[in-house]
Amino acid sequence: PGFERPAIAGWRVLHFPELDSTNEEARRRAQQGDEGDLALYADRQHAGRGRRGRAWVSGEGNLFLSCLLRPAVGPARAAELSFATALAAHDALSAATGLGPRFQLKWPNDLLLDGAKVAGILLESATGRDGGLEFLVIGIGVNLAAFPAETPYPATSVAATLGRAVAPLDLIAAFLPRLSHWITVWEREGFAGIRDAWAARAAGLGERITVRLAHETLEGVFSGLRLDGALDLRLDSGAVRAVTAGDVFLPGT
Ligand code: BT5
Repeated sequence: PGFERPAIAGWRVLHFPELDSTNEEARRRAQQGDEGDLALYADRQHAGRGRRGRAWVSGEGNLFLSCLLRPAVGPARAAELSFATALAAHDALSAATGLGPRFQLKWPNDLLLDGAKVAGILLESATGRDGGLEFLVIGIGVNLAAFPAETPYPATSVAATLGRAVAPLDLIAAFLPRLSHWITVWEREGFAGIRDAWAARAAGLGERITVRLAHETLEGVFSGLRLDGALDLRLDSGAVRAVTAGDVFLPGT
């Protein structure tokens, strides 16, 4: 059932000892009619997921958090909120660890610590019959204590870098007010209001990167971020390609 905790920055907070996936639980709550502004987290997660059916390795002591929202926007704009989420996570991790500039954002949805993946964000949504957004689930996993040994790019944890673990609830308390803040900026100013802040914390901007898409791999310079969140890749031919979904490999990884 989950245990109710004191609300944080207007978010109702639910705690679970164990779940399959916090994103899945948030989806169940949405389907049961929960009105949103709900944040739920679990101590253990045994079926954590990443993008495109990939698994999220959910080590003991890490953060598994999902937020259920019912934003009044179309589905096309929901993805912009993954950038607001990444900004909030970056600010919260900086505040909770004092390691500010060593955290970077990796397009579209990763957080890096000293260049290694320390957190991932997964947005899932459902569209109503009218084509509008019925609900949005923002999931975030942070390697506070443990990280997997085998990943396609380097991974790390906060504990491995800081020498001590941060408690999940402390990070949640730092994160939720910042998430509310960046969502408010986004509601007021649109993606333009968060793009520069995202770019200022970005890894690989202006550098040569490799982008793996479903059916091809591209190389070029990460030249900017479009107003819909797409990554601009300047190819060697001089043409600029807008990438809306893919995996980025930075130099040296
Ligand atoms: C992500 O996917 O990075 C989004 C991960 C979101 C996880 C949270 S936890 C709370 C909530 N509930 C859920 O069920 N999910 C969310 P993606 O970009 O597809 O990255 C997944 C890939 O990263 C995997 O295929 C692995 O290669 C690698 N990976 C898996 N676990 C990892 C970990 N703990 N740390 C670093 N890399 C990992």
